[in-house]
Amino acid sequence: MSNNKQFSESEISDYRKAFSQFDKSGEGKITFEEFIALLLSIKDEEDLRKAFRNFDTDGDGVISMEEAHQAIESYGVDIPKTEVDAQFYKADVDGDGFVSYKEFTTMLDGLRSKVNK
Ligand SMILES: [Ca+2]
Ligand SMILES: [Ca+2]
Repeated sequence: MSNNKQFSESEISDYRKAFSQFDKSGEGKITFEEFIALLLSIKDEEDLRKAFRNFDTDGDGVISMEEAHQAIESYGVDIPKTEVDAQFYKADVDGDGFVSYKEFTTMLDGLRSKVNK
């Protein structure tokens, strides 16, 4: 149980609750900006790893393009698929077609510095 990569039901519902707070329009959709703001609000390293593993549904340690689309969809993020592709390519710094945890945190750091400007 300790190595279980999947989120428990209660963890998922916690995340859903957190996301619904960002759903200002109340349509069950959040904008990409709201989604990023939520990710940036995660300060704890362990929570960040959990968020990453939530994207990495097959548990191979990296996020594929398909997993990124699935995660965005399951959170109800209102963003065009082409925009997800663009963000993914931006995040995939070494261009191997996958976003590693390091690339994930690098992307968030980049976004954080933009937001704080
Ligand atoms: Ca994966
Ligand atoms: Ca990569």
